[in-house]
Amino acid sequence: MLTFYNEHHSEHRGRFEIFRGQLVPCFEKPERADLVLKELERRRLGRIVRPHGVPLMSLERVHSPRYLHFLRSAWSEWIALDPANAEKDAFPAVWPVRTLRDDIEPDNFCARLGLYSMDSGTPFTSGTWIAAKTGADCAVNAAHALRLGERASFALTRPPGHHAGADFFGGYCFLNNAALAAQHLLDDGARRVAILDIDYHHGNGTQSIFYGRNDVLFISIHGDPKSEYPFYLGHADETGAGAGLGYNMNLPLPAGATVAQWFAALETACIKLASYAPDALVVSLGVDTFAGDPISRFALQGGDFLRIGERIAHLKLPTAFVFEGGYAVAEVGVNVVNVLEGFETAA
Ligand code: OKP
Ligand code: ZN
Repeated sequence: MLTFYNEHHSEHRGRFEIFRGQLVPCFEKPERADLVLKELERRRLGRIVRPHGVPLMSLERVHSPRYLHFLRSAWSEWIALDPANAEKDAFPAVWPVRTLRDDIEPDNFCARLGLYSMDSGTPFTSGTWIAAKTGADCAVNAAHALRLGERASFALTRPPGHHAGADFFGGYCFLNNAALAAQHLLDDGARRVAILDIDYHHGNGTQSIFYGRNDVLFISIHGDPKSEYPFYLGHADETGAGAGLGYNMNLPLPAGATVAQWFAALETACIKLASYAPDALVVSLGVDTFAGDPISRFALQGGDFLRIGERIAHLKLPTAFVFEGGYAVAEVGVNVVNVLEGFETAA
């Protein structure tokens, strides 16, 4: 397993998020990636390298130029409003909901912060752009490693990516790392790619990016959006549109679903993946399906993550794992590395 890691991730360090009407410390914090790195090193699961920086043009394959421009300039515009803002994170507070126009970009920074976001739980900080960009570098490098003949690679990135759409951030995500990895595989010669998203939360950003396309099959197992974030996408009847019809599969499970239910969904996903026969697989690897996760409600135990890796290895596909969620900090390293080790053992 070849891992791509960039220490700049730690510059994205949100202070607080709004949770049930209160400011609470961010669940998505630098320690998450640090602890995965430590466990990877401890268990000697292969080389860990720093990625090459990819050109912004690679990001434009997935994200709109004006959204990327916004992300790059947001922090300096935030502190231009008031120098004291340097000590505060930026939070959106207004959105162009139904009946309001989203086709005209306002000059007002707070209005643009809302235009380019989907929730108020995702603080924008001084280091957000550098962390997101170097995280995307990891993902594209991990995809490229497959093209160079690696059987498997791991992008050890944060912030996560699967909620970010072509032109919006949210759900702790800014750049869609898994989508960028899949698009890079296609741009480098793959004909068909699949993305398997096993994070607890539905990967609404990834789904929306590829919804009308048949060159990327997207499959997600997640908490039912009727009760779980991101609420407004991830239902079973979302199967793709136009040329993409049949290339999107959602497997929502009720919050509180059993381990057996979860693995039955994984089996359904794997059968579909095998019939699609992609040239490569990208796995959005969230471990917030763990029983002890503070913001999620599935029941997986540490050992179950070994079985996930084994099952994915049996697909016999070149596979790039991309780190997403997982907020039980004490166990996040073991749970992530269990998936990777399960894969390596069975590969
Ligand atoms: C990101 B990833 C807790 C409420 C939920 C958004 C959750 C984003 C999860 N404050 N806020 O999919 O793990
Ligand atoms: Zn998640």
